[in-house]
Amino acid sequence: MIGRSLSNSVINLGIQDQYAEALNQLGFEFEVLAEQEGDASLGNGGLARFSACQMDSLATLDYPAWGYGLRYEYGLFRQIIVDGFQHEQPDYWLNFGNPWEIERIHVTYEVKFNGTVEEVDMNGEKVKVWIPGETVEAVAYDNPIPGYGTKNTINLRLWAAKPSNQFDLEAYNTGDYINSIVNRQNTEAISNVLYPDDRSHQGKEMRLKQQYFFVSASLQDIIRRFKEAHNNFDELPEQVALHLNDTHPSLSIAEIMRILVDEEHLGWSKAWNIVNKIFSFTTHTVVAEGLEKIPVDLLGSLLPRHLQILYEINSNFMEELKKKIGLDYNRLSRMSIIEEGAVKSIRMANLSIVCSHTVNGVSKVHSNTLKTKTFKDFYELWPEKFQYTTNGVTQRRWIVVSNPSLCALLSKWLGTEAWIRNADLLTGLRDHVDNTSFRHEWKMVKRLNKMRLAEYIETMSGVKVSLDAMFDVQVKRIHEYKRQLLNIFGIIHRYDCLKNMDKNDRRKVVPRVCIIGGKAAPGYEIAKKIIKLCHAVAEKVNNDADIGDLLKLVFIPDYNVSVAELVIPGADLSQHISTAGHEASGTGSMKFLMNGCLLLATADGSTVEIIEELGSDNLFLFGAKVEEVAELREKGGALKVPLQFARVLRMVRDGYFGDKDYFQSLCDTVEVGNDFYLLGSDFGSYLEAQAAADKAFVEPDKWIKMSILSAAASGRFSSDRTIREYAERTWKIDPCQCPF
Ligand code: 8GP
Repeated sequence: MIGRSLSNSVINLGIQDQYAEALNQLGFEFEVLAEQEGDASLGNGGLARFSACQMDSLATLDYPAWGYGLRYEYGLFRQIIVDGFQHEQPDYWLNFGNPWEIERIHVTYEVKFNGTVEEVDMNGEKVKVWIPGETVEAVAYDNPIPGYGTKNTINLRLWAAKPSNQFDLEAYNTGDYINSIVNRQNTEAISNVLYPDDRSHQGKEMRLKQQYFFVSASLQDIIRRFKEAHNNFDELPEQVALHLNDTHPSLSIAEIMRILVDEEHLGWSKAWNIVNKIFSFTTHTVVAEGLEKIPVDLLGSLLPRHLQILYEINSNFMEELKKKIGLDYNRLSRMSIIEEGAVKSIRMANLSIVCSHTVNGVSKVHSNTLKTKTFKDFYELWPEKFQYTTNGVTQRRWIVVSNPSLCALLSKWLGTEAWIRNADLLTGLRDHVDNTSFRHEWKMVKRLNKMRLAEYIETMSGVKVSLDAMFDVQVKRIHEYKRQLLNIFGIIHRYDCLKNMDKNDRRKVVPRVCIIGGKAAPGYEIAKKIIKLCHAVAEKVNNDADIGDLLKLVFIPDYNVSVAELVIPGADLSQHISTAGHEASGTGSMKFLMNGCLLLATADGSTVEIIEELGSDNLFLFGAKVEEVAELREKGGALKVPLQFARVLRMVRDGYFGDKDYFQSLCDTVEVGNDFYLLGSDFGSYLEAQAAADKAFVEPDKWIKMSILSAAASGRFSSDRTIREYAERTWKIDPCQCPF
């Protein structure tokens, strides 16, 4: 999820001024031109954007890395809002071409599907031969990712599917010419469209085809390059480290075994020893139900040889496991790569753990959950495999590109631009926090960014907002666990209080602009209802003359990287309020932190580490802790929820915001006894945290200090740190400086 590339590229190449000057001579303004670029949205949410940050850091830190992916013709859908409802429109982002990509017409590979497997005798040795039923061609499109302050540029190689040159002669000869051409064209569909659900793609044939297409082309490419310089596969682990970013590429384990055993004839155990040394795995999901499973029938018909290989890997693993743990059949069946049951499936996470030398979590809390719950059995077997590497974001994109005024201010007061490559230097801001002119300049920068955001809000929604109000933002994918509904209920409560106050009391209230943005997966009914409720509440609140500037609610449509670049620098407060134990890490909070925005958060994911850096006095923390959540859920119906929560729920149920019937099922999800994400039991402390934020905001000096300290604490959350940790601990690679 790269977003735009122009500004980032000229900044990383260090040619920003010359480029702007050259454009000027041609009669264009850089800023105006940069706005014309569309976003590359080739992923869904946190994981996809994190990958883009990782690429920027890999390039900047001179690591010799490649990224692989699919060149979807339709990226993540565009969200438009009609009468408060989300509608999805196709994102045909390649309409005017993509100026950054280089089509490599000579870098193509055949990717095979379906067919049968035969056993043949080759010089006395039994060899499996896969006779595919369909062949598709993968064509490489290279997208250069320049590092900052280095000549190093790395490559993001994206694959597009094209019909293969292999003709089905039979079909042509029998005269079914037109149908043969149509079938050939259908193969291009593989790289057509990104699946827009960021959690579940279970059992979708096209999704599996996409995964294998991506994996097969990438591995052929990697092995070809390896073979150009080496002729002994024993050297593969020395030369190649393959990182599985979640389970989506984990078919590569079976594919590389197939290549080494069937095509390179290394023999199973030799191939297995090699494969075990090259894979590492990071999981980005928390709950076991979120883990990918592929039905055996589907996999067997699409990739018959791979299914055999997966069975063999599993059978060897089960034998080895029995030797270690005995005949504990429950545990054996939990750890098996094959899940028995109504739909027999391959557990992709189990496969990735068994075959990787390292299993990573993305924050300390996440890692603990993996060790004690999700992958407990595996942790007890291989404790040494489990690590965590806290996520990070790149300060190049999230400060230098998106917040030029803050960038200039930081360099001025830190006396150097070195923080752009070494974010640890941001701690130096602490030395100036008591300096009034620094604080004044800081305030001015925030005001400027709020102005920019206010203009955008007015253009997008027609709502005029006051710059003196606190800009309170929650932008991320819409999910029940991320609890946008808690935020909306908080806003309803605030509105209700305002309505019941007399004029004098109203004068003391801190004005708020509540900003919510994010996409719901097209089939996720409850998430779509949350969006609709947000609009219904906004309609009521924003048009209430009684309330005026004291409270505004705005939904920003089509949240993407470019919108984030505008919204984040302009936020005073941002919300990261997932039910504890559900957000693996969260990277949005890190971007807000870097931009001097205060956090209102639960102790979930990376927030716990943010607190370690920032101190709990400098953010607004609330809600149940991870270790309390299970107990609260057990109490279920016996839980006491605050009266305010019940009142807000009643208002929605009674149709105070219209569409009474439509919102009933949404309300059911948070009713006592049914409230899995614990909105009711966290509501009281949420309101307290909001009240604490209001209190701090009326003391501008205190607020600005907290804002400065937030940015000063953000250095640890640079993806440069993340990548360095991966390089040193997981991949064991050194930087490799560009010699030119
Ligand atoms: C996200 C996590 O939800 C988020 O907490 C984390 O910061 C981010 O990954 C990067 O690590 N996970 C996903 O986007 C995700 O699980 N996507 C599903 C398709 C696996």
